[in-house]
Amino acid sequence: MTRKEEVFERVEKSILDFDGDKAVEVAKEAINSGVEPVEVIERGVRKALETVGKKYETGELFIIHLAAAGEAANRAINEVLKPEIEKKGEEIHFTGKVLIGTVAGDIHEIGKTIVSAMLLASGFEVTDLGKDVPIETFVREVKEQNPDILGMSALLSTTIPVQKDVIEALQKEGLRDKVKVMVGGAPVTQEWAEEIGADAYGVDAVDAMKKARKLVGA
Ligand code: B12
Repeated sequence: MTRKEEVFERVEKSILDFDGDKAVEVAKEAINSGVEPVEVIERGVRKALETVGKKYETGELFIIHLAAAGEAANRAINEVLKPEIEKKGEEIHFTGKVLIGTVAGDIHEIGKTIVSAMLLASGFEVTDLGKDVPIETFVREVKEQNPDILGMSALLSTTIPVQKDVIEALQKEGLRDKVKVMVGGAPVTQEWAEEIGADAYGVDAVDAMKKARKLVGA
């Protein structure tokens, strides 16, 4: 196992142990040893959360474990990894404006927060509307802020359809042609994005950044 892999494994283990203090500590160590923050997220944090999700599905873990793992992950991200990503973005020029949020009925915010940080770091001006964002709020904010891109995250099979509802609401208000729509979240696929007429789908934060840049021609 390489040193890098060892670091990812330690980050993963801290979250699987629901140990927020440890997660923060090993995330700091990872950064100090020169590992990219986004790599720590994708190969350590996200991997751990996927495992927790699978164990929840098979009944091995319960909702309290999802919450505890989410909390540990959030601490490593908010206290160490997100500021680190944002720091790297300070010298980059502004390339466009993004509005992003997790759709109504859905309180999963970790992935959306990572995508926001990545976009910010790659030069976008980002307004994060948070989680459980009502359809009307997306529409109102697009109208008022006139962003280049609207990003929507959804993690539940019951909330993915809301991405479609928002696109339809934008259409109704005559706003659909004024903004590019990008969708994501673990259960979202390229096929779904095409089906609902979104302009782009991002499988992870790096992909989201690349697609966003393409959308604004940067
Ligand atoms: C942590 C977690 C929670 C935490 C969330 C804490 C928080 N502050 O966010 C809590 C405890 C609140 C929670 C609650 C629930 N959860 Co939950 N949760 C998870 C878990 C384990 C991890 C999610 C996560 O953060 N992943 C890590 C991030 C980094 O990944 P990500 O979100 O996919 O984001 C990446 C990409 O998708 C992409 N991306 C994300 N957003 C966007 C947006 C754009 C625009 C783009 C381009 C890209 C993009 O980039 C991100 C970075 O790489 C998942 C399991 C899993 N496999 O995902 C279950 C999971 C999503 N939850 C699930 C369920 C069922 C629930 C509950 C309904 C449980 C319950 N009975 O109450 C509730 C729902 C509450 C609600 N109304 O929203 C199911 C969903 C099943 C389904 N298909 O519908 C899952 C899949 C677990 C499972 N296997 O059963 N959960």
